Amino acid sequence: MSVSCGIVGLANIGKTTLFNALTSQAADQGNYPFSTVEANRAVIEVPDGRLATLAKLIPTKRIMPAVVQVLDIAGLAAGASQGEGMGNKFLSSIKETDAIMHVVRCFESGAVVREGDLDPLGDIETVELELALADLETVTRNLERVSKKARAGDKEALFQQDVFSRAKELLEEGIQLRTRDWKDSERAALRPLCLLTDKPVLFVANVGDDDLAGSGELALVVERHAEESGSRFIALCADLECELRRMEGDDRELFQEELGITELGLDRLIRSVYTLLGLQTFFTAGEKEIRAWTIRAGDSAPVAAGVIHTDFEKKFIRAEIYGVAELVEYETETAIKAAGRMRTEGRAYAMGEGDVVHFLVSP
Ligand SMILES: Nc1nc2c(ncn2[C@@H]2O[C@H](COP(=O)(O)OP(=O)(O)OP(=O)(O)O)[C@@H](O)[C@H]2O)c(=O)[nH]1
Ligand SMILES: [Mg+2]
Repeated sequence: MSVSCGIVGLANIGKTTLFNALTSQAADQGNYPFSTVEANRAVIEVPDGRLATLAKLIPTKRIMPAVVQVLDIAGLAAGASQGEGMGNKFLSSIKETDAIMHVVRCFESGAVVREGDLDPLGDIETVELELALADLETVTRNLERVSKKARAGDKEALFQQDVFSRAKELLEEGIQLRTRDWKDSERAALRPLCLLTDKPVLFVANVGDDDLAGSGELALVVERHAEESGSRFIALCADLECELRRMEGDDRELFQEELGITELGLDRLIRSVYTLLGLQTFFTAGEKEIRAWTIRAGDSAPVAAGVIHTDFEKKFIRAEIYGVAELVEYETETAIKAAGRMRTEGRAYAMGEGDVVHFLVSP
């Protein structure tokens, strides 16, 4: 399955810097607001040390990590829905994404333009209000559409009308729809509208290099807000991450050591996105390729097979499964089998994190 994330935030707070750090691209960053006009898109490889471990023991032609698509768009401004700054039309380019990374400025810098003092919570509220207003336009338009049918007595339209009206009332107050409990049927009615405030959010506090641990007061404000709204949180210094990404292996390690950074922010960030979306990984490993695949946590073996090839879900017979640790212990698949550690699983099997799988399918 493909996974995508849109980056949102006010103008000039480090969104493109983060995008560049994630993708090792060189999209234009500027120390002035609204330097991004056209959206930047990139497919990033999900870092996973287990791939290299597998490749050490199973000779293969290529290694294929799982990927996540990332979209970096223009910055929002207070009043964007009324046309302030770049307006809000560009938000439509992230309607189809699975999750939102909401970047919040927590770094001091005289060189980077900003009106007024740093105010993470105020900034978050401004962005969330603009997202709600963008959704309000969508919901209002759709409410008009279903109301005609509802008047004619169409049952489905009546239900949609009820759900959309309630969503509209919440959005008018700037409430993020994801923070409300919706029944499954209501969620299903809202889903085709691709509402921004209904998507899971990862808050990214872009901290200064004086608070790399993200334990300063500014980052804590963001963390608290994330907790209160049932979202996830991560702190990183986008500027520094960008620099680190551009360094060669050895230099990078030295620099990281000096700074006391044990793991790149990118790795932590991607892991947070997986947790946020309830995703997990399984591997296929053979002489042609070793590959990481993404599925939802709890997916059954046939569903996982269907990610490789749609037909495989129906044609699934059984799966032969072992873990990376077992390969490390026994060194070959033949030895794993000989030790009786290769498991055979049927249609009902719920995939485990990090399973290495051979699917047997009917021709
Ligand atoms: N000191 C410091 N500066 C940063 C950091 N992250 C970004 N910047 C600087 O902030 C400025 C704006 O960064 P961008 O990444 O272009 O910001 P943006 O949010 O994409 O801005 P728009 O596209 O204009 O909305 C640049 O000069 C960056 O170098 C950081 O962590 N620390
Ligand atoms: Mg930008």
